[in-house]
Parts: sequence; C-alpha cells; structure tokens
Amino acid sequence: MARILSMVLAGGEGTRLYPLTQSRSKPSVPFGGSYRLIDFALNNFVNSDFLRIYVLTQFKSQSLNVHLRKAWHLTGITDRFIDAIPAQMRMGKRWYDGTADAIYQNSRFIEIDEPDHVCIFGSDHIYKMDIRQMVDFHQQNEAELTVAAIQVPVSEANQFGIIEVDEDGRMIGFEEKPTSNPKTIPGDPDHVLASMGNYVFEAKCLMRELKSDAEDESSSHDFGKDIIPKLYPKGKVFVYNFNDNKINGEQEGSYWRDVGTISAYWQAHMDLLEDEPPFSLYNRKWALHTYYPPLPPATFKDCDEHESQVSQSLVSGGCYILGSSIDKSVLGFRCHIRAGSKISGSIMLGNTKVGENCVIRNAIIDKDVEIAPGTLIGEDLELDRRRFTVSDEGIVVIPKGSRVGF
Ligand code: ADQ
Ligand code: ADP
Repeated sequence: MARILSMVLAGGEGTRLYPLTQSRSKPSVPFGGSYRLIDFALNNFVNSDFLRIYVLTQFKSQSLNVHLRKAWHLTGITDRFIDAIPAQMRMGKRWYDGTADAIYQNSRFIEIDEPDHVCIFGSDHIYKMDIRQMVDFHQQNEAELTVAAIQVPVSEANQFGIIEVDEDGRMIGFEEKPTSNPKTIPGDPDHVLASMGNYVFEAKCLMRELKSDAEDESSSHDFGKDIIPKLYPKGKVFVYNFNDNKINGEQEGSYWRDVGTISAYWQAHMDLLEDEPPFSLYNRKWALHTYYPPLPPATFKDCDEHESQVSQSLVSGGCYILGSSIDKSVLGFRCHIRAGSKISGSIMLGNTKVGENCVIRNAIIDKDVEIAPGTLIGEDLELDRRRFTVSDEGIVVIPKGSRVGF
C-alpha cells in the first residue's frame, strides 16, 4: 500500500457568500441543517479510509477550528489525525499567496511524513467521492499528477480550470478560467471538462514543482494558474473522470456543486428537498459525519386554532415548531417558530427565534437571529433591499445575530 498524506485547502474567504462569511471562512459555513461545508470533503477522505489529514486554514478560522475540534477529533491511534494548520509564516512574514503557496509554506510537514502521494483537495463543494478510486487510477497510470474532472455547461467555463484530455486520459490542454473560446468536449459543443480543484500528486514531483514555482517571481503561486499549466506539457498528468466514481459500487449521479454564491447555496438546499434528491443524506454505507450537539428531537405542536404543518423540509434537533407551517425549508439546530407563522423556501442556520404571525419566504437566515411577531420577509423585496442583502434571484439574507422588526 502506498503511503498517502492528505491536505485540505480550507482558507477560502468566500466573498460571494457574504454576509454568511462575515465571521467565518467559507468551509465553515453551515449547510443542510446539521453540517458545515468542510464536512463533505472530510467525509470523502474518512469514508475512503484516508485518515492522515492536514487542514490548511487562513481567514477567520476560529469557527472552523471549533468545528474541527468538536466533530473531527481523531484520538488514540498514532498516525491517524485531522489537524488544522493555521498560516504559520515559516517562509517569511506573509499570508499565503495562491493555493500552491499554501502547500509550499507547509511543505515541511510533507518532508517529515515521507508520503508516496499527496492528495490536495478543496473544501468548498457538496459531493461524495471515493478517493481510493482516484488514487488507484493515479497509480495505475504512474502519474505525477492526477486532476479530478467533471463536465459542466460551457456557459460556466470562466469559473473553472478547463481541461483537454486524450483518449488515454492524459491531459493535453489546460486553461484556468478562460474568458473566451473555451475548449469544449469533442462532439459536445455545449459542455467543457472542468477541474474540480482536487489533485493527487506524486510526492517527489509535488516538492520539485513547488520549489521551482516559489523561485519564479512572476508566478501567482496557484495550482490552477501556475503549477498545472507548467506541468502538463512536460510531465505525466492524467485526468480522473468523476463520472466513473462509485459510492459502495453505485453511481451517485455525479452530483458536485460549488455553493460559492448565495443563489447556488440556496439552490443546493432546495436540491436536498426534492422527492428523489440528487444528493442523498441517507446512505448508511457512506455516513456523513459531523458534530451533533446534545439536543432533544425536533418538536411539532399545535396550539389553539393553529395546527403545525411541515412538508418537504429538513428540521434539525432542538427545533420547536408551535402551530406554524414550514414548507420547502431547511432548519438548523434550535430554531423556535411561534404560532401562526408561515415559512417557505427558506434556510435557517440555527438558533433562530421567529415570533407569532410572521411570513418568511425565500430567505437565508444566519445563526442567532430574532424576528419580531408579524414581520414579513421576502414579500416586499424593495423593502428587504433597504434592510438586507438580496440576491439577483430575490433571496433575502439576514446576517448572524440580527434582531429584525423590533
Ligand atoms: P477557484 O474556484 O478559484 O479555482 P480557489 O479560490 O483557488 O478556487 O480555492 C480552492 C480551495 O482552496 C478552496 O477550498 C478554498 O477554500 C481554498 N483556498 C483558497 N485560497 C486559500 C489559501 N490562501 N489558503 C488556504 N486555502 C485556500 C480552483 C482551481 C480551478 C478549479 C476550481 C474548482 O484553480 O482550476 O476548476 O477550483 O472549483
Ligand atoms: P458559527 O456562527 O460559524 O457557528 P460560532 O458562533 O460557533 O460560529 O463561533 C465559533 C467560534 O468563533 C467561537 O469561539 C466564537 O467566539 C468565534 N467567533 C465567532 N464570530 C466571531 C467574530 N466575529 N470575531 C471573532 N470570533 C468569532
């Protein structure tokens, strides 16, 4: 068995998710009622039996650190760890430049560990991947670098590294976020092959490339912008097709979502609420670990003339729904909704208090928000725009700790 070290890039600022990233980094943003974005990448490693993981943090990392400590603390067995590494400025007094610099500044950990291969993955996406299959593919090809890839619509090409591949799976072209004329998939002008930002490197190749990149003053020290474009013409760079990945022998539909914008974040929650969700939370053989606080079960009660009605929704522990209706919504821990309120198309990140007779539509409500009785949100978007962030699609976002309507 080859020795594998995993490094998860978890420093993303997540500016397009503002205000959800006002006090936490993007990987720490809550998702799906009980999870944080980083949980999906970490579950992929842990469920693939890769249990030696460094998590590289940078911006606003305290919320992420707390979550890692509570949810992902591996104890007792040496050589199994999930360790957060804050930026340590070993290579001079500066934060990380690009993603390659983040790894380079921590290359001492790779030297000490002496792995054969290093998995370098992002932590911003919702997906399931059995990483063993990608590492097997990498080893079979005796690749120096393997990049995971997925087909996306050509209209999204400017958000990704766009790959060209030959029939043996070898990379023969790569352009980071092309602004015009992206190379489409042969025979399919509507799609491009996008890098998922997940890499398996042969360790010696990685160290060599990082060192030479660090010495190049013109480089932005980024895997997508610098390392891959330089490496593929000279080295053995292969492309792993995510469509080939199976979870416990079954195709899980190749669901992979960047929830980097408010609209994508909202839509990915709505995906969870479909009758047959394209991303399932229920596969017991691919359990999605996270931190679950000690809370009572969600409670639904009727009161006076108000019945509680809940449909197409996910409701987390500690929620208390009293005589109100919840439709197509995701409620995080400890949300209390009072009589006569109607919640639809909304996401509450946790510890939300909603007073009597509120109407809340198409909203994302961050933690610790209190909403006064009779408040309308998502009904009059002009009014909401004056008070809150409202996305182009009309999703209203209420920042953490707000008191609304008092
Ligand atoms: P981007 O979407 O631009 O492109 P990037 O901002 O480089 O992604 O972030 C990648 C990962 O690294 C994320 O998980 C992020 O949180 C983390 N990260 C970013 N800056 C960091 C830093 N300074 N320190 C630590 N972690 C950091 C990349 C590739 C594209 C590919 C897309 C797929 O460059 O080729 O298509 O990801 O989403
Ligand atoms: P989250 O909203 O992401 O769940 P928490 O409320 O659990 O974050 O906070 C996690 C940690 O981050 C706590 O130690 C908290 O004190 C710290 N924290 C949260 N917000 C801020 C902030 N704006 N500035 C400094 N520390 C913060």
